[in-house]
Amino acid sequence: MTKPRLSLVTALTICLLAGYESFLSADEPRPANPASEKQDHPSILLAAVTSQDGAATASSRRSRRRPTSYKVMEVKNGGTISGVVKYQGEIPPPKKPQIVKDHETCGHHPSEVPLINVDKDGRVAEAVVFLADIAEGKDFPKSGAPPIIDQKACQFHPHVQVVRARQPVEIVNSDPVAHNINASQRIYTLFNILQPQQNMRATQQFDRPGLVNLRCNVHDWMQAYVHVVVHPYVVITAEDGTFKFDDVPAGKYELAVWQEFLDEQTFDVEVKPGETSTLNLTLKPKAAGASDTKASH
Ligand SMILES: [Cu+2]
Repeated sequence: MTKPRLSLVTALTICLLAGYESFLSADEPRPANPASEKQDHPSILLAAVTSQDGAATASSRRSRRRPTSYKVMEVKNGGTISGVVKYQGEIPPPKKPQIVKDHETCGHHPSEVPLINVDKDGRVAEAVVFLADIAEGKDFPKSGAPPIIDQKACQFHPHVQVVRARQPVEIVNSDPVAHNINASQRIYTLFNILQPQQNMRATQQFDRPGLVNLRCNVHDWMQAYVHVVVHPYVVITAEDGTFKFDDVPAGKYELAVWQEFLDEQTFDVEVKPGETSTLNLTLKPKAAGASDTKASH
């Protein structure tokens, strides 16, 4: 009679391991069907890759998972990736938070919060650009002060930031009101900290690479994003939408762009020794992504 019990234990173990392995991956497993993958990103444009043959490369795939490990090595004769992120599509209306409590402090909160920062030329600020599948390359720069998540005027500062996995992160309450920081990654709550008094500080770290959502349980409009990374090839676009990586080992990579409203979109890039690949990345509208190529003739 022990046999069925063993099978049950084995099945449960497999389920638990599967769930854990799935959490290690920062991306959802994708269907194996190439057709459905193709429809996933039908119209992402890689306008120009300046390389030896001058050919442009179209995005055709999406990584099934993000690497959780990374090997630091000396990069000799690497290349540079330089570019700009643009968006051509409908701009969503800004969020207008309803400040329903702690008016004296939270009243300083902006009345409108954009979901996407686009300038008149369509250039996107505060998007996170990263090499999604790089396994080895240069080390992180020597870090100074630890990254900070500050809560000020009932807003998280910064709204989007990148931190290294297992790097200590300071969480500060600069407000004279209580905040409760709730950090989650996919379906998992990472921590939930109450900071009821001004100038309270806490130190936390994020173990797994991927996107972390920050929310405040006291003020439901408070939201921010932390991108946890295991390698240094990640950057937040500047006000003019530009980004740059250097010392990239030569090779072909998947480059991902995450933006709060548009989510993550991917592109192919090839890096050649000693050369600069110049990318003009156009993010597609969210709605168009859902309706696939059939709608676009
Ligand atoms: Cu709060």
